[in-house]
Amino acid sequence: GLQASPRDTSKIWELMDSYQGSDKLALQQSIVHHVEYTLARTRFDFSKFHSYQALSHSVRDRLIEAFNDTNLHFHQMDAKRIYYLSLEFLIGRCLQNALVNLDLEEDYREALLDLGYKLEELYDEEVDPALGNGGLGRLAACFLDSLATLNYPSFGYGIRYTYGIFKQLIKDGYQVESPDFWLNHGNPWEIERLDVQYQIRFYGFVKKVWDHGVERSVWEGGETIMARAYDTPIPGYNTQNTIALRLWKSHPASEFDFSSFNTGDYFKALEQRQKAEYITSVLYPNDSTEAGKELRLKQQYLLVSASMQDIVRRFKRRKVLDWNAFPSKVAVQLNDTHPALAIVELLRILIDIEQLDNMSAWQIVTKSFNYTNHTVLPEALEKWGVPLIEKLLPRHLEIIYLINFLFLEKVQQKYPNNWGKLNSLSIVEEEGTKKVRMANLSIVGSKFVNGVAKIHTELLKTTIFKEFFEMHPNKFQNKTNGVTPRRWVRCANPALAALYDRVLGSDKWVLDMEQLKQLESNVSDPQFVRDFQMIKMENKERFVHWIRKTCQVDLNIDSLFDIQVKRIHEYKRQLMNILYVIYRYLMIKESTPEERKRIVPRSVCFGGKAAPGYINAKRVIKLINSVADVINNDHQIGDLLKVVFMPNYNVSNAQIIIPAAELSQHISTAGTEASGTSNMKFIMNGCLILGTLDGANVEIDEAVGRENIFIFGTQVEDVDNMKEKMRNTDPHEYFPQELLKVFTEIDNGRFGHNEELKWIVDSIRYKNDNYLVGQDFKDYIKAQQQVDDLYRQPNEWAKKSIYNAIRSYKFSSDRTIQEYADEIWQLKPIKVPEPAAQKHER
Ligand code: GPU
Repeated sequence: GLQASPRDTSKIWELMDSYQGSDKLALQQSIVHHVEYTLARTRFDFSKFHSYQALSHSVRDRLIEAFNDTNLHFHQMDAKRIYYLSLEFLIGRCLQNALVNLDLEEDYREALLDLGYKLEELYDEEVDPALGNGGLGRLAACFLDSLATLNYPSFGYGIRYTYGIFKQLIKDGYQVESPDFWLNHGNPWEIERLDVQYQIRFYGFVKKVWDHGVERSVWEGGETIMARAYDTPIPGYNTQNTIALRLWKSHPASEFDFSSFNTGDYFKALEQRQKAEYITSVLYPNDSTEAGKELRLKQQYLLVSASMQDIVRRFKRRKVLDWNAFPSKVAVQLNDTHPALAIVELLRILIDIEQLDNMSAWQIVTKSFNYTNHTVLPEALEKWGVPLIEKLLPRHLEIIYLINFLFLEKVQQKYPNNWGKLNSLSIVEEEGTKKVRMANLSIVGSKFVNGVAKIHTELLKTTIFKEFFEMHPNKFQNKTNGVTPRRWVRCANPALAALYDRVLGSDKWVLDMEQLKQLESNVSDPQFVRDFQMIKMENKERFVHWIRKTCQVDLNIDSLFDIQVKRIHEYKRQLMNILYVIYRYLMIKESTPEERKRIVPRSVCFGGKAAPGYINAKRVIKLINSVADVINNDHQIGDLLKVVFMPNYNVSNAQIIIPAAELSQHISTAGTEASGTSNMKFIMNGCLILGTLDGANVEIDEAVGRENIFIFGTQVEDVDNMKEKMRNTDPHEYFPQELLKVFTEIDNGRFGHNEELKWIVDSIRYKNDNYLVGQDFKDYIKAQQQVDDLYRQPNEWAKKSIYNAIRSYKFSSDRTIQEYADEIWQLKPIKVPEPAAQKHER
């Protein structure tokens, strides 16, 4: 009969050896190929969405080539890798980013024009994968782009939620949440890895066994499920390096559990298996607050266990097994405490499965992990009840107690009988129901701990982690956040990118933002300034168009576009912004015809989601919409003032909003916003900031110069005093007249007779103004007047905006990642060879 020849790998390689072509015909053939074979369409008569799909598959093929080359090369080089663990990745749309990074945008544009399609229209067909809440998730995505671009061997590990962050609708002025079933039409950007699955256990018990005179722990029983890998290739810019974002999805265990089937209740047994799918089904929509739900802990453990098993498996594929080499091959970065159980899981694997002794395992772990903190707000610091951990992860609780014991021994050595120290440093909080403090666990288990902006890191060292800092000063570092100029300038603002290309003579600035320094002298060139103004105008037009379509509001293109987009939070003070808008409205209403002529027209645009359970945040959205209703329909006001609430703020509409902004507000109470990252995106796009000295604003102020930013408000050193003063002052004295007047108008129903609007005012009125809206209001008004004064001089405004753009280079995530690699990971870049004639290294 028929017999296969002996396997001939060189023959197979030869067949795989050529790369996909990138000439026009090759691109068109590949698109049409996917129409016919992937989408199974018979004729070239399909919707825009189908052509988006075919196009994506064509781009995916090219991504996969680079991706496979990268994985093979890193393996052959035995590269040290950095693993970025995060419960959230807000990567945004993939198509344009992939084309730009592969340098194929122009080629595909032309190929498609021939077929009768406009590339830009197809971009809009893509769903926005929204597997994150806000800044923390978006930061993880910017970091992956920089890791790939800078040729660092790395992986992102996260969860493939079936439902991302809810879609925000506005009904009757209120936020309404609708589920985001983003996988409805498939996802061409992921590769399902049926061969990469790990078993995950929950509940059960710990059995002690004696093994050659040593006591060992075996975790048994309970329930097991499977985590399956889905890889999204992340291409670097102008490099063959393409890294993986590996997301885990839960599945029922692959073996049948015969004991439950044997009971005869076939359907009940199947139902039990179905439950496994539920674990990764939905992202928790809380930003900087903790829910404390069992399902959330299951999600965290699933991510952590699957990722650590994967990392250990990859490590064990090396030629010789030497556990002491682990930290020289593996660096794990914890994106906040959400994946902190990874520390415990690696210990469990090393001790219980690989049979290392406790101390050796602990050495390895504490050399491999690092932890990034993203907030000092106490309500966001994760704590899990001991009873819950004991039930769900009994062996992990034992290990946590072991770690705590070893650590507190050290504390006792250093500070004998200092109960205060022991109490605040302990991983376990003893008051009330015992709780595990995830931040303490993360610090103790990590080599380095970092904050995300200078002021934030200083606060970590002097407030919430003071005792840790005193004990281990060298553990603490600052890594000021950054954002990727690929997505936030090159993709979002192609006209500005083209201007840079032209004036600088190449696109090198995309990889080296410091090149923008060379443009300092161009600011005195009137033609350059006019070009910049023209670009801002085009971006404003695109935005006006989008606002008309999504909000049914017509904006005056000549008005000042004033934007605040971020999650709705009391500390971010959207309330202060809308209260000022009311004040401004009242001023316009009272103005004489002479005064009216001098008023600068404004369009004040808000965007952002409120956590579904955050009542005060939701009421602020209602207030904004109620105020918008009145102002936008007041004929006396006309074009002088418009207010819009843009629904469903996300990555893809940020790419339209940010380039159009002229003023953006970052006005958190000093000491509350760890960093902020959209502030960086706004300045990169030539926008002025109205802000407080909080988070990264402090460093933006240093970078652009005080003459190019509007700074106001209480500074961090004074916040506690001002809060004290607020609590000790009669509200009628504490709140300035300007604000009391606004309160009165709201009370009187000027923006609708709705109790809820009054309640918002009440939330700050009676000695509860914890975020100092009243204290900062007068200074805010003054800063707003400076904004108006400058806007009356369009050239001055433009020049200052340009200074913001060209002095923003520090805030590229390339700089941030470089610092992590040098100072935390000790990681060297490894560049994958560019495709030559031959694909494979033999
Ligand atoms: N941040 Br904690 C989140 O977006 N979600 C969180 O759960 C926590 C922090 C943000 C910070 O609020 C923001 O200031 C920072 O720029 C961002 O993380 C990235 O570091």
